[in-house]
Amino acid sequence: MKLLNITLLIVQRVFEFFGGISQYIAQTIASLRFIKLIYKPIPTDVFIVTYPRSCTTWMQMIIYQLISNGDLEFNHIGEKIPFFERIPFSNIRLKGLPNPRIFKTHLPYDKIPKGKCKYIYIMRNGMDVVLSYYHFYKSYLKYHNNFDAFFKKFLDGKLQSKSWFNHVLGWYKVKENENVLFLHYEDLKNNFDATIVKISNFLGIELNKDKLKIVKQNSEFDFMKNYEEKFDHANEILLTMGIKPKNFLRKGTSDYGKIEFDDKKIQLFEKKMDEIFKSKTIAKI
Ligand code: PPS
Repeated sequence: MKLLNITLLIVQRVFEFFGGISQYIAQTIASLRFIKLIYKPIPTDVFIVTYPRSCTTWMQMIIYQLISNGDLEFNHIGEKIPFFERIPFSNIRLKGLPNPRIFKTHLPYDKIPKGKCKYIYIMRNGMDVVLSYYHFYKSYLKYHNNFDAFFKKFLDGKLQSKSWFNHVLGWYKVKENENVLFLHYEDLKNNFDATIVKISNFLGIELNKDKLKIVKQNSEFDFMKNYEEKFDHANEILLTMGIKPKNFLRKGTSDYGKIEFDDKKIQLFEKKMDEIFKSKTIAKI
């Protein structure tokens, strides 16, 4: 293992040296080294897992509010709950993290490090995800194509995070594992208190009425929107690239996906769900 790690590090440095497109290969190697060789799971670790735009940030805030009893003294939520796969490109060091270590990640089940740690997976209505992701791509990744083209890429699993359908399915299959809590964004929206109780029980965090009130207050959409810079970690970088910030927390609602979809898109979407999920119960929409 040690030899493999050193070899990969050397290869990574060579690619870094050449810059340009090689930089991308160097980053891929750095990621692989981190996920497969450097990170070692411990039982107290917690992963917040989502396909992008499914409520990762909201869950980061909820869990941080739960464990800190309402602390707001942070510049960015990523300082408290770091983005796992980006750790090798950040100034965060595993050794410097407090216990329990809580991470956010978009890794699919087959790629996530396995261990006795806990995984909270959040699924969001796929049609809401595709719209939210489209707006994210346009605002943050300078995507210039129209929604039809983006929608096709989403169905074909050709976006940065690959297939939403496979991502959901992979995690759905293990939802009964005792160290997995599978939740829906829509449950948080419609049944906040009961969902917080479930999360607290799963994580073994003590909850009382006062704490629940603080968590609810501090993780409400409007409250978080007011402090958007604490959540939009790309803010600084994006500003220097001339990309319009303040678009990370957009609407925070459910089901508008269906409203903005025409019948043909709804049919295509449902056909894809039938094809991959092979079950009506997963979709729950
Ligand atoms: S990312 O980029 O993957 O980290 O995005 P992610 O945080 O997973 O998802 C962003 C969407 O979650 C909405 N959001 C919320 N909804 C309700 N309440 C709260 N507090 C909240 N915080 C974030 C956010 O607005 C994005 O959804 P859209 O539909 O784009 O508004």
